[in-house]
Amino acid sequence: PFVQRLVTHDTFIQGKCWTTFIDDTPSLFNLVKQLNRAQKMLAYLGDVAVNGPNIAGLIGEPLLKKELLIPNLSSKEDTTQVVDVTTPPTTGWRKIFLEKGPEAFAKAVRDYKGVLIMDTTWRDAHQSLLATRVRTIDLLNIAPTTAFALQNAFALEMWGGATFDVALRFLHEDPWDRLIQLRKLVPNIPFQMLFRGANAVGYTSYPDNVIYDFCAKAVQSGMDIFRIFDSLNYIENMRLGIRAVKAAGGIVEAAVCYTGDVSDPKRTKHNLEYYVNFVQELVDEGIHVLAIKDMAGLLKPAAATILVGAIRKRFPNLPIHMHTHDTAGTGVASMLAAAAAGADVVDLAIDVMSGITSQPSMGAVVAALEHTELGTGIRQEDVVALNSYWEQARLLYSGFEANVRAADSGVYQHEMPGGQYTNLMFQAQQLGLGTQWNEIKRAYIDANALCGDIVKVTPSSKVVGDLAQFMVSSSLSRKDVLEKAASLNFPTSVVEFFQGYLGQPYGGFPEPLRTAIIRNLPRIEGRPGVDMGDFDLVGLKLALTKKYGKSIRDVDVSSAAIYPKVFEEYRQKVEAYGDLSVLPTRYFLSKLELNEEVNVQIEKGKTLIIKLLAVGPINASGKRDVFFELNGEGRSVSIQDKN
Ligand code: 3PY
Ligand code: ZN
Repeated sequence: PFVQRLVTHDTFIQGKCWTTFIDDTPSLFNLVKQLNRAQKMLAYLGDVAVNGPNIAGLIGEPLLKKELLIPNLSSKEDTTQVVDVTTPPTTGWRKIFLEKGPEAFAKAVRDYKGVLIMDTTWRDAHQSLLATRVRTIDLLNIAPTTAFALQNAFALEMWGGATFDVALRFLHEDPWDRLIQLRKLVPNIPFQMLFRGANAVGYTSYPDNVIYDFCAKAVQSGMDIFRIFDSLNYIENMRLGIRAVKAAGGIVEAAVCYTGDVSDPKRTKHNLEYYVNFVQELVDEGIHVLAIKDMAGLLKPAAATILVGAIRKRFPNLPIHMHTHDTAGTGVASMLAAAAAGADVVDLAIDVMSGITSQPSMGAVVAALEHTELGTGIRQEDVVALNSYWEQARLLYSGFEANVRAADSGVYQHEMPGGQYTNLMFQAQQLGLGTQWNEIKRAYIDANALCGDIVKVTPSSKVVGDLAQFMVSSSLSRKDVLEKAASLNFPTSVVEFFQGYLGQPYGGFPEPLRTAIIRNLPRIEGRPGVDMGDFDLVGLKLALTKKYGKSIRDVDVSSAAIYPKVFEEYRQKVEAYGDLSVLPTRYFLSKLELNEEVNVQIEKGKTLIIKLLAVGPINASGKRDVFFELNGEGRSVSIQDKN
């Protein structure tokens, strides 16, 4: 059809210049683009058919081989009626923020009589259970239903943390598009992201203008609430994040990371006084909401009562938002205790995406608070409906299961964050240290002590994890490390931590260990990024546009500033395979069967119907032809056999 359209076109018949003709005739260009996109999609499906999927961390086939069914919600007024979710709802907490601003939003949250919930299913839950691998398409499919079911939620956590990096690096999809597309389907519930302070969505410090620029772009793309934390609770790093979010017009939710045990009088380093003083420093910065970020699930119910009670008493008007992980199994009890002590919001995940290293169960907390003064305004039957979708999704992503099957109250000793627990267990297996998982956990306790008993969360948790792995693989005890430090070849992350590249830990660095580890390397005494000059974002945009053309957006510049190499690799994938985010997950993660058909909606109203017909024999150059039917016509792609 393309050639036909071309040769019958007047300009072509008149023999005018071929190249400018194509440039000047957008309808033809669109057709070329579409054919191009289809061919690229076939290149991906062909590659998977010949070589299998090449997705880091994937083990095995998806257990679900069917399309995910979208649940119906029953109407509140008439339970025999199904809610029509085709037009997004307008009611929700976001309206207050958009119409009246962050302060009014914070006040309304504080004034609310019940307890609000934040659903972490779209971010932390899959980061903690499924290696952050949930793809945009599976979020988009359930988004319209979620917009209704969770209308009264404080927020949906759906961005930041590891999702940004993983989307680009492993899923070959654009995190900004995820945000922009979901925003359209969920205009009513605030979106929240996890923001690593001076590290943004990365693992290292960035120049201040990169942080400011990122926050501005995020707000413009639909982000509302930024949970800003620092992995050492280092106030200088926090200040940068807080000021950048404020300048962008977002809601500043500043986090105090929780470690230790305030209910144990013997844990004197991170005691109640430490936390209340730190919160005071955050409040002095004019934050809108406080998060208590219990990333490892160490906040026992009694400790929640003490900590929330003390903060509530000292700061009666400050909204308190609780975050925990359920590693030991006390998550529901701790969230209920926190709510009773005056917390305003609790983090939960849809039942099948909850528990163990993830957040506590939404259904459990919603049901537990139903018919009490602390009701959540969420209907339990709606949670059950959403859960039926996520039950299927979890089977679809079974290839990323870390196989942590049960609770581990040992977390009270090793203090590993939920996200890291599954990760380290997986890495231990990959390094052949799988049978020594218990040793890693024990070494993690010693590594933390060697670092000076620090807050452990990305990226400080990586330092402790790397040191623990190093100790196990080199058979070093805590005593050995102390005695031999001056001659040991420590992992880079450990050396950089002791140099001060993450910031200053509370209580300082332990000496003489610090000196023994860093030797003559520079010591950073204040905020690590303070001396970095402005990053040349304009120059980067020019360079990227030169390389990739006018399709480069300002948000791409932001991605490239934070992840230069990952962004380049992502663009190479796009060059080869086009926009893979539209491909249903089953076919992203596993081969099409012969004669199996898949529908790929490349844009609204444009669907490719693809059937795999045959995989040809290997030829002299090691390639195979893969034959497809594309919208009824035969097509083939030639694929290098890498087996
Ligand atoms: C992250 O930084 O990704 C975290 O989830 C920290 O808890
Ligand atoms: Zn978390």
